[in-house]
Amino acid sequence: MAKTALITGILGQDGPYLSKLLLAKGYKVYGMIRRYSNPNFETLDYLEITDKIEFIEGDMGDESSLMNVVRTVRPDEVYNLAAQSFVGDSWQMAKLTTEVNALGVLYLLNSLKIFSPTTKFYQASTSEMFGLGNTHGYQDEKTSFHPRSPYGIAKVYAHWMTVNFRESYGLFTASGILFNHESPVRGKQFVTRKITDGAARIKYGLAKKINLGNLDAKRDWGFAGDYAEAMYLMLQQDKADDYVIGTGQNHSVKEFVELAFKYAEIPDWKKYIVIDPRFKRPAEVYELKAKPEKALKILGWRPKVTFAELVKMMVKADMKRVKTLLV
Ligand code: NAP
Ligand code: G4F
Repeated sequence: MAKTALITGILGQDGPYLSKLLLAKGYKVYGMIRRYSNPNFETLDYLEITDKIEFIEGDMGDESSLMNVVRTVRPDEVYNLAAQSFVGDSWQMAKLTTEVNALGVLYLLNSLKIFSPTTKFYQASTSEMFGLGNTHGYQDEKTSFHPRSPYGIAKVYAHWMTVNFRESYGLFTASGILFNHESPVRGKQFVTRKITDGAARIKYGLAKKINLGNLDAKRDWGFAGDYAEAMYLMLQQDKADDYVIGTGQNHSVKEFVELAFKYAEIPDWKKYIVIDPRFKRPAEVYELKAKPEKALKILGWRPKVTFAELVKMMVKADMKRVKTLLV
């Protein structure tokens, strides 16, 4: 019989890539969405899989809705990708971010414990949990957490709750500590897509500049499609565990801008970038760089898309999309 997977946050960036992978492996995929009355299928449509998903309504802020979803589906695997995932908003929306990203995970774990204790659970943890924490300039599973945003703090709670349900009740709960991963369906509030969309608009005369914050911040950027594979692999192990997933290399926001403008064939990128204090954060995470040795060794996972290929892929997709707006 086909395996079943429930994905929360299926309408975001990662949900579609993970769904595509699971569908190709023969899974039946259930996608939890907040409002069936007005869903935005743009990211699933981009990967041409919308009609292959069975949707079910639920909200991470509402425990009874999660109980209902779990009791109805009783999937083999749950991938919890739902979150208020934009770090920049999390200071203004600290309570909502905590309710969804921290308490929501507790509700979901409780629902599994009561209605489907043999389900394997994946929690979308993040390198933001490390914040200022590092081990000789990189982060791995042993690095201490020093989160710098309400988002990071809520994710630390969810991470430890995931570990605790494993240790307390023997549930199969894995926490994937993923570094930044991007794609052509990345939300436009995140810096990479803001840059590639902005560069494409400048190229076709639809915009004159891009307002950005801290150009010196460094991130370990990979491709979302590669990271979906790591999520899947974590739930195929005999034993639940936690894994750092990243490329092991980092680049600054400035480097991303330079490369994006190069691929968009716009000379002199400096003419188009405005430093805008509104996009600087009250507390910045200056530098993240993964050491994903454990994942490489135990999961056999490898990132396939390089930084340059990622920037090129995103610029190309945005150029194609923006061009259609001209007619
Ligand atoms: P995303 O594009 O922001 O998608 C998040 C999804 O969560 C959205 O579809 C959103 O639904 C849903 N959601 C938000 N609040 C909800 C609620 N109260 N109830 C149910 N669903 C809710 O995020 P992503 O980039 O795909 O990332 C997936 C997960 O990985 C997130 O948990 C994120 O924090 C984590 N993560 C991401 C990265 C990265 O670099 N992308 C790195 C590490 C960890 P709507 O469509 O209805 O708004
Ligand atoms: O693209 P960002 O908003 O991503 P951030 O904050 O690193 O968070 C993303 O990755 C996390 C994993 O590490 C995820 F957990 C999280 O859900 C999300 O997917 O910002 C990246 C960097 C920051 O240092 C920010 O200060 O870019 C800097 N930046 C500079 N100018 C900007 C801007 N970020 C945004 N969003 N917009 C700007 O104009």
